[in-house]
Amino acid sequence: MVHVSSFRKCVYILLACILVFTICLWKETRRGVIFSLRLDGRSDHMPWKMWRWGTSKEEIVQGVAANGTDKVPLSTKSSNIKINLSTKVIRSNLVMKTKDFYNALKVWNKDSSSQNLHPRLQKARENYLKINKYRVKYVGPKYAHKVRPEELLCQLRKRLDFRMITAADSPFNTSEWEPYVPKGNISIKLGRCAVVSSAGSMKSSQLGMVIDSHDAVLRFNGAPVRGFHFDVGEKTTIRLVNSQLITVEEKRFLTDPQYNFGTLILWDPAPYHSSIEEWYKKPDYNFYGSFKNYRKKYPKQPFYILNPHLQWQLWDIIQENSPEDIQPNPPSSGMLGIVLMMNFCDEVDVYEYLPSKRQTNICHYYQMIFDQACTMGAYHPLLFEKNIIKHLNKGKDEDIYNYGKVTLPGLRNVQC
Ligand code: NCC
Repeated sequence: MVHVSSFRKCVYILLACILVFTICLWKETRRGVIFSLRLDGRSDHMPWKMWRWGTSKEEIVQGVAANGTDKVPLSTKSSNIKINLSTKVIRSNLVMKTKDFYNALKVWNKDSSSQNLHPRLQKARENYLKINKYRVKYVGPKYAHKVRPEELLCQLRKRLDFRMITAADSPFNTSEWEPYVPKGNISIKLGRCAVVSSAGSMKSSQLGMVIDSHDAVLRFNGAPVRGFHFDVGEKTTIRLVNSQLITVEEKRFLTDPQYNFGTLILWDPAPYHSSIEEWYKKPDYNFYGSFKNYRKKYPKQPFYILNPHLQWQLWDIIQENSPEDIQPNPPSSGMLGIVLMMNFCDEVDVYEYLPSKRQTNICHYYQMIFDQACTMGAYHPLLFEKNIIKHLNKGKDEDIYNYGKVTLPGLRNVQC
């Protein structure tokens, strides 16, 4: 009997302790202590605005109390799935005072530097610089001065060749290609357009209706709308696909009906500033068979091949406007799609290319793959692309924070 009652006492005391502890924790949370369990152990676990070269620890402490940040990176690898977990505690006395200040801090900093990337991504960038697969020999100016957005828009307008491959371009001017390549260049003139990034942060965005309210919508690669329309919309006017997607059989490009909508545009990484003939002999992915098969199966659907000059002309502009050496690999489909739409449309709203408050290390909204590289770049110079897009943004930081939305002018209307 004595034993049972003392055991009971112990249980009551323990329960009381747990209750007190829970109340304390709850109170602390309400006072402003943020405890978050994040995916991926970023060394740059600080608001975007702090991603500035030379940002000192002291500045960070003044701003957001990064000093109170406690990281516990765990890494689980299974084939291409990586999960890094980290915890972060920001002390209450250092938490930002106003909502506006908080919002202001949470958007992409246009001067983001590779030094703030996770060490794994820094290493990847260094490796790509060493490998230099596409034999990039950049001789242009390097960040001589920071150009104004208007100048940058002029560079995009004047220096980018937006043409598609046509039956007039050698070696596509043969009878072998004649049934498959379009006779003339793409001719699209659109009003308000949306570009939908495939980022994991599109999930739960509820942006579907807003996206569909645009005159035209561009999507990337295998990004689905079915089952996700509440977040990403249903309209697909243009789908930009890379040569990997159409070549690799598991991607089911030939059989998946989601590709049968709108206009398709294909691109393939080419050697640096190579001619069309040189690229033709050495495509990154040998996409010719898949392209022809798709054209045979769906001859009525417009399907273009982007000329290979555009990717390196765009890359040069990004490098010229970046203070560091960027990865010597072509820009991402995201960046290519954005400039294409700037060429076709009067105005372009881009969603979740610059991450919103929903920023996550889940790579795509349609797959549970965790990899920070999808947002920050490993192979593609994504960090530097995003700096440029932030610099060009005509919209408000608040819209980036809430919707991941950036508004860019159409190049047609740019006065140079
Ligand atoms: O992942 P991907 O891109 O198809 O995404 C399309 C574009 O959305 C932007 N994005 C995506 C995820 C994320 N978290 N943040 C983002 O900003 C990027 O701008 C991205 O370009 C590509 O660029 O073509 C890429 O393609 C995939 C893959 O080839 C296709 O999905 C086809 O399967 C590449 N992944 C791999 O090669 C494993 C990816 O590196 C780039």
